[in-house]
Amino acid sequence: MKKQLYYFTAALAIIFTIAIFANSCNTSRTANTGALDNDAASAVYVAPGEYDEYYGFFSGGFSGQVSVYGLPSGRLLKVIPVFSQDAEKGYGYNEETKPMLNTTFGFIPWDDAHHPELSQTNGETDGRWLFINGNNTPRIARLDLTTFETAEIIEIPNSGGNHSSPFTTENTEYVVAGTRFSVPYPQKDVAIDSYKENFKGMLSFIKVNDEGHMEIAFQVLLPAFDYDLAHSGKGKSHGWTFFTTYNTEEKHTLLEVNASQNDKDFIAAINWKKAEEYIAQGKYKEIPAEHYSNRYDEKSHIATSTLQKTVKVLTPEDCPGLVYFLPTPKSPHGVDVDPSGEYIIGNGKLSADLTVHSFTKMLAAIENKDFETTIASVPVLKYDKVVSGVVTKPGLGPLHTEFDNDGNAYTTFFISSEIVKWKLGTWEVLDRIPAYYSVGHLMIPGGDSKKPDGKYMVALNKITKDRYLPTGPEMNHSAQLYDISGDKMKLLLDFPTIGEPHYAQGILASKITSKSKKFYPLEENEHPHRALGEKDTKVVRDGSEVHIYMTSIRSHFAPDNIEGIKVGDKVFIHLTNLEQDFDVPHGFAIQGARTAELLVMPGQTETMYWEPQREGVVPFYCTDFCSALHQEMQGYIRVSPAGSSTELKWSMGEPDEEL
Ligand code: K7E
Ligand code: CUA
Repeated sequence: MKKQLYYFTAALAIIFTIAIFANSCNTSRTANTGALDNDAASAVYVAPGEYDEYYGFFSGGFSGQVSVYGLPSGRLLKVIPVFSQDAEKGYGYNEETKPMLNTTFGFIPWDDAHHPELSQTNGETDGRWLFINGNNTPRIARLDLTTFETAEIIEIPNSGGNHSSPFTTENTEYVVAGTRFSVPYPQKDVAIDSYKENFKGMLSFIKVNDEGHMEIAFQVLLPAFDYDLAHSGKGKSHGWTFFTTYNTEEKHTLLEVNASQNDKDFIAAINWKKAEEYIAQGKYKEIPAEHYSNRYDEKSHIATSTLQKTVKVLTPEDCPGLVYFLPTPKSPHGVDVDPSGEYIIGNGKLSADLTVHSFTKMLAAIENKDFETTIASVPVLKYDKVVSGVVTKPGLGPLHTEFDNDGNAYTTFFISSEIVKWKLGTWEVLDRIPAYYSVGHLMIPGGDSKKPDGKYMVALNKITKDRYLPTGPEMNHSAQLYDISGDKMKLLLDFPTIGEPHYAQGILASKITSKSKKFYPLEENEHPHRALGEKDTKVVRDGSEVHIYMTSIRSHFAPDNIEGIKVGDKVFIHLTNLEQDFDVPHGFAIQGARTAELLVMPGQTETMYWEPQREGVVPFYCTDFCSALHQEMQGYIRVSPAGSSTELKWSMGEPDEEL
């Protein structure tokens, strides 16, 4: 039996390789364009000075960032640093944002970000926030869509690989987080082969309040499966969240074979409204689980890091009716809920068919106790009693499904490298189109909400190969834009992406643009080291610690001559950008500082830390070409030997008399 499974997996690997090979060996450049016709160019053309209709937020995968594209043009609008330090913006380098990357493991300047998720109200994207998971050191970030900056990051304890995250509920009551890797619970030094007795899988529900602040409301302790992806119910299924599992075999080695044995794994259905009742009744255990919550304050321009000490854990044993398992073939990856909330699609990676469960049938099966068995106090519902339909042999290696507003579903097939359109309810395949190459997620704006916009679809591809000019051994990943407004899907555009764009979210630009911040009002600046005008600038020494209160405005710094700094001093340069105008940042860099530049937005204060190492006079300058006299935007700091008596003084000179 084991051997057979090995061959099955090996055969899949071979099919996969052949698919890639076949796809990428076309020598004719026209062969790969799909159904491109002349309209494609005009369909994606956004004339100079015109705006795109949609924002697309793409995860950066192993870049740890989010990139923002305009759609349909595919133009890159911005890269937003989230989990990774970004020298371009000084994020994670300046003193204000370093606390954002604080964890119980210390400062972690990187993560693997997979799933951007827009906040929702009544099941529709509302343009307030974007959430994204950090997979490696479990975290969830919230980005503020008025500033397009990372506003908050919360660490998720009792978790290993925060993959099934951060999918939102209908009104952003919660974002969820499920552990991909089960880990010892509580975390401890145990033999790996004690997996079955010591390891557990944890699902977390993170409460989001009206200001967007996140707090872990509760965690649900489950068997040591791998919890891969999630989506929350909507409409009739509002109040439930569904998580896919694989490795229900509970193996800890050679998973490619060992975790592919069971004919069916599960979708775990969590009744979070029930969980709220159990929490209110005190049916939880409050356990020690240190985790950091890091928030950026828009007024002080400073992030603070707060250690949270405990979490509330619910168990199926103490909380009947909280969790049910829906058998689903075979190592399902994505789980997607259609706009009505009735259909729950399990994308079984190794299954020949696509399984669709019915929420109505699930409730009836629970009511009638149609249980096949019980695992760790979790009832396993009978497959026949919950399955609604099956899309037969749609393709190879289904991963993810999204929806349009006409009752159609679109599923990606990694191995056969295509997207298949099929009908909800009749399960018939309507159309298929190749993706170049090996598509992972797909994205339709609003495609996982109650109100999809059935106009465009984006494929997020894993392999690029010959799609662009070669750039050495590595090619950027690739996205493809399709028109889905007609019966047949039409390829419109290819564009490269940053990092690995696992998933993306799209939203009508008009839901965001009117709220977009133009600058930070100076009168609201509460930074303790701000200088709200040039008269407030100064240099203050306290032992070997020196604080420089500096301002910038086109086209000078104040002060721009500083003396009395000594080798070995700990110098904090607090730069306030006095501009009160849209899109006029000033930069700041100083020779020999072991950090990145500052890039200070209008009205903001940011701080660079610098330890001068050598005596001399070092120049500093503005790094962002801000005006015709940007090159004149410079200054000097005199560095004297340690222990010297050079007097501390600072100035910004008067214009020369002859002028
Ligand atoms: Cu399918 Cu991390 Cu959502 Cu990538 S995951 S594809
Ligand atoms: Cu300020 Cu260049």
